[in-house]
Amino acid sequence: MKKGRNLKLGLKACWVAALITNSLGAEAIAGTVYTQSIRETAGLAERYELFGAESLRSLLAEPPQMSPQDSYHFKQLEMEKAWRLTRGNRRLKIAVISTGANFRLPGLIDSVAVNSGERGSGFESDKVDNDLNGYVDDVYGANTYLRTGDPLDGNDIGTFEASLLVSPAYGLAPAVEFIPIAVLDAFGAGTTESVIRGLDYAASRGADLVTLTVGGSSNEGLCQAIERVKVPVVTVAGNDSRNLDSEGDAGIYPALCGAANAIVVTATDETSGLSRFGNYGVRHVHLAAPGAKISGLNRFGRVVQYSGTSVAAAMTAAVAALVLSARPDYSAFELREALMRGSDPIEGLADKVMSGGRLNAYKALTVNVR
Ligand SMILES: [Ca+2]
Ligand SMILES: [Ca+2]
Repeated sequence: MKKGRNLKLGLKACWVAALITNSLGAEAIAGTVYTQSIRETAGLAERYELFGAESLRSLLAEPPQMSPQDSYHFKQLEMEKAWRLTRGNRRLKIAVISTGANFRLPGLIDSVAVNSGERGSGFESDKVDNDLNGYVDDVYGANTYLRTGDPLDGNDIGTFEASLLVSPAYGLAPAVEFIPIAVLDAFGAGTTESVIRGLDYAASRGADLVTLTVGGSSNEGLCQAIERVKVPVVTVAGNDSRNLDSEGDAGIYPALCGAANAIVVTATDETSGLSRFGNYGVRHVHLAAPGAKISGLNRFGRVVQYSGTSVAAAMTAAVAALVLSARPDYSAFELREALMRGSDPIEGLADKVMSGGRLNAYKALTVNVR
């Protein structure tokens, strides 16, 4: 964990430098960029951190120019064949629980789910919680860390995850809708309570599927909140190259909750084996998915490339959304079985993940689990 934390501190330092010019000491800028003062107040509670950005290399260098269809993950997942079966449908809503998302980007605005309880008759901006769900004017999503109805992303990772789900250029399930939920601040830090509130908010919005890309220490309340959501929750193994099976309560939660509806994902890279950062464990990590050097959108709509188990989890959630679009009758257990049995066996994963395999969209859609 120490190694991971150091890495994250490095990232945070970069973000502080980037944000200082915008912050001017105010608590929030335009509802999107949260300053250090808010981050410090979070230090009092138990912390949950993001497992997403492995490096900021892409923000410093030229953005990758490769079309997503040429990327290795597209081929490994057999997306072309999968898309002949389905691209998802509008009835399906995925809650993206992370740092929020800039849903106003051209690639996302058409795919954000609207909360009908806050729409019409001026409800959108009347500063009243019209649907009594605890969030004022949450027309699109919420920030459960700041307890506002504004889910805009001050980090990038949440927007990136949403782009891997639904954006026309980078999304694997472009026909489904998403609910942006910020449970972490701009630095990728939040509290157990903000994460639990995010899960409850996803349930209140009728999410069919949840992606939860956070990790922290053991917490019974968090594990219970995952089970309370009932729908499948795709979550991360984490980025510290650790064996989660050998860590007990000292390991990463919610990956170690063992919730019946959780799908725990680690990351592979272009050469097929476990990525050099992905955590593993045949008892707790269900499968692996491509999660190294993947292109998507940051919160400014720029193309960036990220590595991390959050990236692999977003990819798995997208494929899960395709499967649920085709098989809305699947239980959370059956969906997980489809993803696992429909994975490609990879030698290097045999003693690393429960399925021994890497996500395959076409096989997950066609495998028989009944
Ligand atoms: Ca509301
Ligand atoms: Ca309102």
